[in-house]
Amino acid sequence: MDILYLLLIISVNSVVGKPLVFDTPVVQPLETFKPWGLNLKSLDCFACTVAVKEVDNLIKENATKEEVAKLATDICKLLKIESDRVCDYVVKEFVPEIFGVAVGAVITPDEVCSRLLGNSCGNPYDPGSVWNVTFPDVPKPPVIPPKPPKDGSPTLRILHLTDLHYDRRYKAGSNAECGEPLCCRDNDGPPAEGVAGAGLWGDYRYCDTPKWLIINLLEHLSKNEKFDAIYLTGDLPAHNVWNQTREDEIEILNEITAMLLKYFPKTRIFPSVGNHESAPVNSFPPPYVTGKEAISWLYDAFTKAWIDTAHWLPEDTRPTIKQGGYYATEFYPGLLVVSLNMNMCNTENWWLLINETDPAGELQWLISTLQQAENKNQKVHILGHIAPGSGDCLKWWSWNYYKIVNRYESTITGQYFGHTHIQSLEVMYDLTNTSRPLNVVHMPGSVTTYKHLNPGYRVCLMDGNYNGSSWMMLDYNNTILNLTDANLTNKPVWQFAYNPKVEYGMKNLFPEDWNDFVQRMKTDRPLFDKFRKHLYKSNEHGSCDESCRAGMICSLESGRSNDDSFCKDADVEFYKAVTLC
Ligand SMILES: *[C@@H]1O[C@H](CO)[C@@H](O)[C@H](O)[C@H]1NC(C)=O
Ligand SMILES: *[C@@H]1O[C@H](CO)[C@@H](O)[C@H](O)[C@H]1NC(C)=O
Ligand SMILES: *[C@@H]1O[C@H](CO)[C@@H](O)[C@H](O)[C@H]1NC(C)=O
Ligand SMILES: *[C@@H]1O[C@H](CO)[C@@H](O)[C@H](O)[C@H]1NC(C)=O
Ligand SMILES: *[C@@H]1O[C@H](CO)[C@@H](O)[C@H](O)[C@H]1NC(C)=O
Ligand SMILES: *[C@@H]1O[C@H](CO)[C@@H](O)[C@H](O)[C@H]1NC(C)=O
Ligand SMILES: *[C@@H]1O[C@H](CO)[C@@H](O)[C@H](O)[C@H]1NC(C)=O
Ligand SMILES: *[C@@H]1O[C@H](CO)[C@@H](O)[C@H](O)[C@H]1NC(C)=O
Ligand SMILES: CC(=O)N[C@H]1CO[C@H](CO)[C@@H](O)[C@@H]1O
Ligand SMILES: [Zn+2]
Ligand SMILES: [Zn+2]
Repeated sequence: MDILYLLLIISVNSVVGKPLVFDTPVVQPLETFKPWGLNLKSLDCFACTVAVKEVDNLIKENATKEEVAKLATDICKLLKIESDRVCDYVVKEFVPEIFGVAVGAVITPDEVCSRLLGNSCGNPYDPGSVWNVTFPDVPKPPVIPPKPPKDGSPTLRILHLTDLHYDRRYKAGSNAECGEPLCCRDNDGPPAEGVAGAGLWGDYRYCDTPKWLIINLLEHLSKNEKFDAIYLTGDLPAHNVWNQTREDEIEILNEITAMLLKYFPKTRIFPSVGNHESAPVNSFPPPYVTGKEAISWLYDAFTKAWIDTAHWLPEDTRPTIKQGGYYATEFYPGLLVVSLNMNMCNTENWWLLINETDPAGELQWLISTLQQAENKNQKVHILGHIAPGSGDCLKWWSWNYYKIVNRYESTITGQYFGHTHIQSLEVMYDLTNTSRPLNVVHMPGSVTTYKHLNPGYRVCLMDGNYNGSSWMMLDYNNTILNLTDANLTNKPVWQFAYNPKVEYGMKNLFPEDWNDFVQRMKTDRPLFDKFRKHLYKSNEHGSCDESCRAGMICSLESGRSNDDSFCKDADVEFYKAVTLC
């Protein structure tokens, strides 16, 4: 067993082979994680440690990239991890990154394995990787609970779009069960006899979004709706992660930017960086990686598209985008939009093995940005891709982020994320009184069907823009496309899915209301079932027993990764009655 092999399958598998986050509790994501049927849990720590040492030696002995690549390709084919053609490509795609990391990483094989297999494997994490942000010496202002605005106050409509995963090579009628990470493509051949081919408007199987569906969506939105802004929270490219070049990623960025400009020429769009924006996927070297592997090729493309071409962002966002793919910019005088690059906490961004202390200085920058906003009495919306409480976000980054939200709870009035593709949320609590909710992370569900989902989007109603507006989210509607119906009738209809106040009986959409909703789902199974239906955007999704339900509810209460204390300690009775999977 070889660490390269592990890194490879995990990298490729980053999104594709993983069970949807909500089917398993966030508690121990890696333990339940099955790359194509291989269960990491069955990997012995000892084997892992030996393997990592071997690769380490191989590299110290000056093995060439080609030698390492050959080994990895052979293993990939031998173990039938993927089809032969995907093995050939995937290794080419990932080897430079893994090589670079292996050379630069200072963490020990033990630590690599505990990182891959969880703390139960060998030595817990490198104590050096526990790091703390520092806060300015300014006391936290008193917390004033939010209240609804006066009737008739002005409101804003904001479209939240995420995870488009546009596949330029989607082909209707092609093989949708190709056994590779992405199917329904023009080189997948015809479907097997008796098996339905890829649907015209998309497909529930391992397939991404055809161009004509994106155009249909943008036409529908621009004709029927008016928005004050669009929050676009990442993952534009498709899941063909074994065969993507830097040029491919830049072309997708530019093509989608052009489509958005065509349909929304006057609308302000605030983008953030997903884990799929780079090639290879998840590879976001921090500024300490220089030379050929540096990420400037991508960050330059962002500034070109977002600042120079589309004028969505002003010139002064350029330095931080170039530094780390993040920025802050004023939307209205009272509202700042902060867009984070969550790849700085992405567990599958292997570059962070070299040094995961506040990569690109992002969190320390966030603190100073929030402090300045607090001083000016501005409010802040935070946008990002991977939610901070997700098992995909590194523990100490996530824990530091949670502290930041605690300190600046009155300044941060909304958090908008993506990545899960399902619709979900994370309630964040007061660290000194863990039963007091103080903020919420919202994930509206993806545009892509990948996988077993209907396409969808969310329109949020916000308090603003007027003097003294809270900038809180007051309401939202979710819309879906019934894909079965679209394919049957050959006519896509974007249909109203639900409104949370009506569907979940919520009075407001403040943190306290979301916490109340989560608590009610513990005793109200029909309410939970409604939530779960919308989570999958109304597509069928099998059954969910009591421990599945507990796991899902636990993840709603866990806004901090690798930590189930907010659910378990807060409600011993409920979680005692069921086993968390
Ligand atoms: C590897 O290369 C370095 C620098 O070129 C050299 O000093 C070292 O002796 C080489 N090691 C082996 C095992 O060949
Ligand atoms: C890789 O991408 C190139 C360019 O799009 C294409 O010609 C080739 O068929 C792809 N190969 C595989 C194995 O997907
Ligand atoms: C970080 O903070 C925690 C608690 O405040 C403390 O126990 C720990 O020693 C700190 N770690 C570092 C590396 O400063
Ligand atoms: C890791 O990065 C941090 C922040 O940039 C820096 O202070 C620290 O010295 C680095 N650690 C190592 C081992 O290079
Ligand atoms: C903790 O928060 C809850 C919910 O807001 C509140 O009812 C309770 O009084 C708080 N406890 C303390 C000790 O402040
Ligand atoms: C906003 O309201 C504050 C006090 O409520 C007042 O001091 C300020 O002048 C107002 N600003 C504007 C632009 O109306
Ligand atoms: C949600 O839909 C209802 C019914 O069509 C409409 O009245 C309401 O304005 C919509 N709300 C938002 C935030 O779009
Ligand atoms: C989607 O459309 C199909 C076919 O028209 C229908 O059977 C199904 O009930 C619809 N699902 C939803 C959630 O509307
Ligand atoms: C995902 C999906 O619903 N695919 C269907 C789309 O419609 C065509 C034609 O009716 C079917 O063959 C697909 O199975
Ligand atoms: Zn995605
Ligand atoms: Zn993602």
